[in-house]
Amino acid sequence: MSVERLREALLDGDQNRAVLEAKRLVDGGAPGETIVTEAIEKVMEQLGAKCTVEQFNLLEIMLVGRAVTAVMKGLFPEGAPCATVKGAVVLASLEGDVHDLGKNIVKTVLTAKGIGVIDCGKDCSLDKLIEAAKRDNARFICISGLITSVVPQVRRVKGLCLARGLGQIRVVAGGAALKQSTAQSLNVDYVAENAFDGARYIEEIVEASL
Ligand code: B12
Repeated sequence: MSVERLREALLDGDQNRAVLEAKRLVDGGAPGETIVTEAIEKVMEQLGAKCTVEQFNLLEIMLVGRAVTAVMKGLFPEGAPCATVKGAVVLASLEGDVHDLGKNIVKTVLTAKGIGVIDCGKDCSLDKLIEAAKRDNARFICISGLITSVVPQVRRVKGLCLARGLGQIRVVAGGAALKQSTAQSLNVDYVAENAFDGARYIEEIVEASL
């Protein structure tokens, strides 16, 4: 089954066509994971070349982003499979990082798997993130990082958690700027290849403790 037509529709920023193509794939038996990793992620990689200082077409990027969001809504209709809450996750893009398409996909995938997500949004300070984790008794902190300048902040999260008596919280990192690094170099518990990989890691830990 080819995802090529979906890729083309996404790249054109054609929301309606993208939703139709995604539906065609789902009806043909394609799993949501394939659609995210083979279409959405690949298209955004291609767009990356256009999101540089020299070449920056904001409208085009926003249209593609809108089409991605619409496809995700179609794949995981709001509230659908979220029957049980398997443990709270606090999720954010850190201060200085305004990218949130990937973060929102992570939120959708985790929610669809019955994992409760507290979304601290984008451009989130470490203080706000850790306060939310404490307040909501989170078991995981999930960080989405798209620009490399957030790496020093990521490295501080575990230490700040420990200092506030939250040493049991697992920190999961993901996103294009973080996934090339090792967990050790980022000082986190796990670096996810994609949203589904991160969800599997969280589910395994939650299920082992039930
Ligand atoms: C879309 C985009 C934008 C949009 C963001 C819209 C939005 N609402 O998110 C806009 C136009 C606003 C933007 C702005 C900028 N951008 Co930009 N942008 C991109 C682009 C093209 C795609 C990013 C994206 O959405 N990917 C798609 C998603 C689905 O992928 P993803 O985030 O990796 O997420 C998947 C997985 O990684 C995973 N995941 C993600 N996070 C997490 C977290 C956890 C816990 C888990 C488990 C999994 C997980 O789940 C997702 C699905 O599997 C990238 C190119 C690229 N190759 O990444 C550049 C890119 C990230 N941008 C870049 C830059 C430089 C900028 C700007 C500074 C440009 C400028 N000249 O002003 C600004 C401002 C950035 C800032 N201060 O934050 C650079 C970053 C370079 C770097 N390494 O630091 C990139 C790489 C482009 C490039 N080739 O240079 N950008």
